[in-house]
Amino acid sequence: MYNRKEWKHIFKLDPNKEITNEEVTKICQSGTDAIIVGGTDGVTLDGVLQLLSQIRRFSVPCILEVSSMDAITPGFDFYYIPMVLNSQDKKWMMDIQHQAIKDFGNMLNWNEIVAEGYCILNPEAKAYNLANCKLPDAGDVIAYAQMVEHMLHLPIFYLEYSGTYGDPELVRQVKQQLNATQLFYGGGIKNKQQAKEMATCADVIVVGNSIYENFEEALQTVEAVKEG
Ligand code: 1GP
Repeated sequence: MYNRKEWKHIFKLDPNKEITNEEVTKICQSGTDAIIVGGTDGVTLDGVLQLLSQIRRFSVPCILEVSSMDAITPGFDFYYIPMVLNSQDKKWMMDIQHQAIKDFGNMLNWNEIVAEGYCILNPEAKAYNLANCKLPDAGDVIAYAQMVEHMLHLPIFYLEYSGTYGDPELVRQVKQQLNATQLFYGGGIKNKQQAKEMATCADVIVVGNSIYENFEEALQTVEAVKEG
């Protein structure tokens, strides 16, 4: 139905943050390729359903990035499952996903389930601390990318700098390792120029926080990516 391989720009909406109906409408009509609903804390079923009902009035693909088993609902096009590669606890890489599949595997439509190999690179990010991550150096990141592409065969490698703008050179180097695996970059993109720069390094850029900080500038990141 959707060709995820062609996507270049995604907005990520946090169910734990305030957004007006009018803003959601503008996001959905912005030309972005998809919308991810996801966050690290305070993700409730009510919050997820509220966003889903607002987004579903439009034809843009809608993804739930699963962070809490209590906030999963049918109705999304895809369910993205983070596996945190640089967590020091196996729980965040494998065990909570395993438990979820044990509980719900027989109800899942596997075509909607997409695993993301997450590498979290901002030590200040909530997710970094929650998942007890270890900061990888450039060599570690490259090796994670190679594992994801050649050993784990995951569809997505997600370089997550959430809250801060990352290192374009490292993103570029990671991209060189990936072919079948799609490279997502997320973190600190606030304006057209940053969107353009990271879009030349990664396959897909994800814009989150700036929606809640400077809405008009965040909207313009779509145009920046589409301009090429
Ligand atoms: C967060 O990667 C996304 O999961 C986007 O990051 O919120 O910093 O834009 P920002």
